[in-house]
Amino acid sequence: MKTNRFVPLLSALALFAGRACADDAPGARGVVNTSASPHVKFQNPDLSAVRWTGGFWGDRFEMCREVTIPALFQVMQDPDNSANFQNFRIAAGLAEGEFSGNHWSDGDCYKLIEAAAAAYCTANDPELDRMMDQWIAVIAKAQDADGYISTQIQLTDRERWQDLKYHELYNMGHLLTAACVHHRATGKDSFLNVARKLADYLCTVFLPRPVELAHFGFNPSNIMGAAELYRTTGDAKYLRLAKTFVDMRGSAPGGSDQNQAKVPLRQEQEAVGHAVTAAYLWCGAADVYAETGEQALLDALLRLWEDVTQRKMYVTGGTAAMHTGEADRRLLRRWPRDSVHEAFGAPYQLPNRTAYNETCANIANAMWNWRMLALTGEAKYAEVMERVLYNSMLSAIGTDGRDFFYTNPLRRVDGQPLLSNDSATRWTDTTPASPLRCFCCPPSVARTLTELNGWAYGLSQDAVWVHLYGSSELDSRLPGGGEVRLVQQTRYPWDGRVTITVEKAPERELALMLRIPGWAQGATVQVNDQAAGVEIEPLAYAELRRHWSAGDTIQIDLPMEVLMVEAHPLVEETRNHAAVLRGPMVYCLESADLPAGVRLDDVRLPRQPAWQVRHDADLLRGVTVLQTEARQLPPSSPSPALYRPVPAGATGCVSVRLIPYYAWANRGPSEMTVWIPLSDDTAR
Ligand code: FUB
Ligand code: ZN
Repeated sequence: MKTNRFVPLLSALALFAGRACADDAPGARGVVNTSASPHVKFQNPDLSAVRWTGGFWGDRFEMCREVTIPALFQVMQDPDNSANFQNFRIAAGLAEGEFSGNHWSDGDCYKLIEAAAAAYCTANDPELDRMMDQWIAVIAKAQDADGYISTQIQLTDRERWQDLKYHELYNMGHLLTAACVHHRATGKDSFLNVARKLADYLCTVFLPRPVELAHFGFNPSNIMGAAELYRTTGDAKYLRLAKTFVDMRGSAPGGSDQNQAKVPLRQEQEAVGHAVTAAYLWCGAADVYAETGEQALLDALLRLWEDVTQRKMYVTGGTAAMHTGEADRRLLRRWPRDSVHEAFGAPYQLPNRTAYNETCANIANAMWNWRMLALTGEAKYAEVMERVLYNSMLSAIGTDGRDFFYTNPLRRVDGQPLLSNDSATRWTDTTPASPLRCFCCPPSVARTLTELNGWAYGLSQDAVWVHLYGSSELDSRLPGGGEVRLVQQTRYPWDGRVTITVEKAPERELALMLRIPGWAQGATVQVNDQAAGVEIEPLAYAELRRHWSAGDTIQIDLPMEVLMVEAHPLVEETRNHAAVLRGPMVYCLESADLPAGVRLDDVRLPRQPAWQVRHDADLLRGVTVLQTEARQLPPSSPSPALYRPVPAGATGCVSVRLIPYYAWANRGPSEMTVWIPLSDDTAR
């Protein structure tokens, strides 16, 4: 990207002058409001401007609205749940009791309100509005007179800002974001007033940059929250607050790699530490860049993206190889090593059974890539975002919408518990003794499912970008005037044909920017049954620029071949294994799909199997499955020996059926693997 000599001036203007804030500008009610951000390639549409009309994401949106959100509101009333609303009632003086739950309980409650607000945008469900009003009133009452709010501090004998592990800024950041989304969804100021009071207080504490608070806080949702409040209110001090949070991190000795506080972001070369805190920091920095255009921030993000996607990300888009311990950092340059948890490993350290891949980390990876897409307009970011959404985000929620995974490993072997947060079964409000005492992931999934319509398109003066395919309607004003209405119909992600009908378009020339995924070799685009005559390259946007009329149709055909991939040879766990992909989906082999008596480890995949692709509407909420004949090793009796003779080669054949990875663990306890050994030994 070219350096603009006016950028320092623009940055200074944004940081000190604020910006005019029109609530009714197109995109001002987007899930992230970039309607006046100078350094983005497109804006996000208003949440209410995009509606799923059935299809894959429409089904999940409805499931989330009808099942997941009410179930979460229910379970989060319970003081025994590790995230619960009861703490606010106590802090507000409306109930007796003590604080219960983990330090980030408040933040998880705010995330659920955010999910409800986003659902309300298109569903207008009065019950959602009522629930939000009810809890916002309690939260407002729980807020201290000076704006501070953190029930894990207010209800205990802890002092403010003593220890970053208490998650004050994490919780507050989620409050700021949720309040902005609530304001955009309902037009009400009730939550926004709480947010402003809180952020004004944070400005008094953090804008002077007290050195003793250099490493606050642990998990920096506060950067995104402050940037979003700036976008909602136009008040420049909130942007300064967001930038200050970025600047302070790592600015004094004593910070740890665990939360990216050892090295300032602008100098960072490697993705290290907790994978949620990392991606939240990068999301926040991307938001700051979108307003200021500071090149050093973008350069750091580009460097870190290369490190993550080329060396530290799973094929499912999951991030965080490690549960706990000290990263094997022999390949890294820094010393001493910090102890880390829920963290990136060393380059190519990507174990499958013990993969951590926390749901929140995977989602944060998608959020970051969505932001990088807006900053650059480059399809490679949408590709990663989509990979996460269909795989390591969606694996976290059961097909019933009520059960969740915290970690998202790529392999499950029966009787082999993980280090912590055992992934044998999904856990749920109906699982009485869940080993899991952390509730951050369920509301993260809920808000993603209800906000995803806001990620699907982008708008600029002369273009409409289509990032995510799914049956939907876009009905929006355009920046610079004019209106556009598009109707998208498709069976994506099961089928690569997408039809878009133009129902309304501005009189001026407009480009439709259609994302061609990297896997879609040989994609074609037709306009009104004629070849579009534009360049169509995988992993790029095809640009159809013309005057559009109501009734014009665009047909996109994205060939969905079954694709077998191998990993870089330095990923030791997957040597001579293949993962099977089709379209945006990563597939897996689950024991429920093997004939009786055949073990997962006995299956060997030929290098060029003949795949049968079949849609089964009755299986797992409707999935396309991949079937083939694989090779089978002779049955072996399980041996406790660590080392044993090599078995005879595969002699038999076995029919196997692969299902999308996201759908595993919905049929009772099972074994599962994404990576499947190949039947011969010609791997490099
Ligand atoms: O930091 C808050 C939440 O707790 C994170 O999302 C999880 O990783 C857990 O550390
Ligand atoms: Zn989580």
